[in-house]
Amino acid sequence: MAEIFSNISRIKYEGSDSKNPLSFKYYDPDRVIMGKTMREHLPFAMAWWHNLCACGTDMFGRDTADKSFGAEKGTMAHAKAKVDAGFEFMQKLGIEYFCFHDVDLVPEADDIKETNKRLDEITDYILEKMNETGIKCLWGTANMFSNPRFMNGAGSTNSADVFCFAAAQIKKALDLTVKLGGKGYVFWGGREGYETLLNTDMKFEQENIARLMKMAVDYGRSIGFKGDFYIEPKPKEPMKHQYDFDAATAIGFLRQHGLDKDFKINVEANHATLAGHTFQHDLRVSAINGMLGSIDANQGDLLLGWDTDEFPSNVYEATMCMYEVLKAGGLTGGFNFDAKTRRPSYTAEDMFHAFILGMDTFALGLINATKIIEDGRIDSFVEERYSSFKAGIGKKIVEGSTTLTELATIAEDMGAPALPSSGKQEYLQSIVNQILFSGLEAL
Ligand code: XLS
Ligand code: NI
Ligand code: NI
Repeated sequence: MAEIFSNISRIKYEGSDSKNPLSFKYYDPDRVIMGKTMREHLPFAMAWWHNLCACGTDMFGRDTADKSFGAEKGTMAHAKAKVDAGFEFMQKLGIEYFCFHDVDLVPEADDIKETNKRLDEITDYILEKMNETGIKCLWGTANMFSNPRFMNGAGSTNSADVFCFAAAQIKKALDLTVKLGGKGYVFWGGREGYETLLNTDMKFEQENIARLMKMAVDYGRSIGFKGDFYIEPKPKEPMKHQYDFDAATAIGFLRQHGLDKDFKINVEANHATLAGHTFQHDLRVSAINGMLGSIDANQGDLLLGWDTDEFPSNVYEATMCMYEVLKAGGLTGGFNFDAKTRRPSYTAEDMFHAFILGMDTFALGLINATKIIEDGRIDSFVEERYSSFKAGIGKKIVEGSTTLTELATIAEDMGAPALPSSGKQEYLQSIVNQILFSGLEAL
């Protein structure tokens, strides 16, 4: 089979002095950090939809990028060309995983039986490529938001017939995920939400979503799926209000419906910021609940109110992300670049630049987060900040061996308590800057 990106060879680590645009400056897969290689710390994944399908179309203009890969679009030949392109691309970058929606892989037919036949055929081909290259599947999912039938959502739809279609797609996507050995299965509730409460039974819709998820868990386990199910929270877009608003909301929902043992959270940076949080916030919420599963590594634009899905370039954010990930002991999933090149970056070379940017950004994040942890000043500050709960009445509060009455008596005897110790935010921020930029004085 002909090489598709024939003018681009394997991307290598060349170090931070390199000016070669097609090289890694910081991502050195074999470098060992805290006992693991960078490759092990950072299981990167390619998102089939953005990298092989999205061609720069936006609300106001058609495609700018040509991703026909030498075949006619809408055909199985094109579906195969995408597989060829995708595996060549991942191999050239040293990306070890991919993520997919069912309809990213093949053109969808009117009849689901025909779509499923096409899916069987393409996944046979993908499996061959996986065996040849050692590339693996991070997670699969069903696209239950693009087809007009899902205008009111999948689990949240008002139509029992559409609910059946959602079930059929999930069943097939689970079959494919198991066939490809996927580590996880994602529910991103694209249209699981509402536009107006005037026509919406919110309680019923949420219960139906849980019913669909329960059936998915039962079926998945019955066919030998041992991985994690994930909810990928997002507060809005395309719906005005989406039920999986943020990590905290999704975790509450999972617990309410007894799904928390089978599910974890797939945190997407741009979704967290759309919810009015930092990326780090949603990672922390997931981690402290034992539910940090996987990450959709992208970034938004704070000046724009939607999911711009940019490749991550913000080293500070990546540092805080990796700080959370290291503290949580790593991910069971990986780092899926749910990101697309900007519309004017329409060449094949731009696809490579984008992944180099993202991978180098997370490598920097990993290096910096390790330095913050090894430096220890932040951790010991936080530890010290709560030290009043280590002894005396503080200890009794934590142990649960006091009462409101005893605490009230202590307060009455105390007079005015001293102010809590300073939060020292500015000092801590300067420590982070010092760690991030140390070494510059050598210039
Ligand atoms: C959209 C989501 C989507 C999911 C997979 O905003 O990020 O791409 O990751 O359905
Ligand atoms: Ni998104
Ligand atoms: Ni995503």
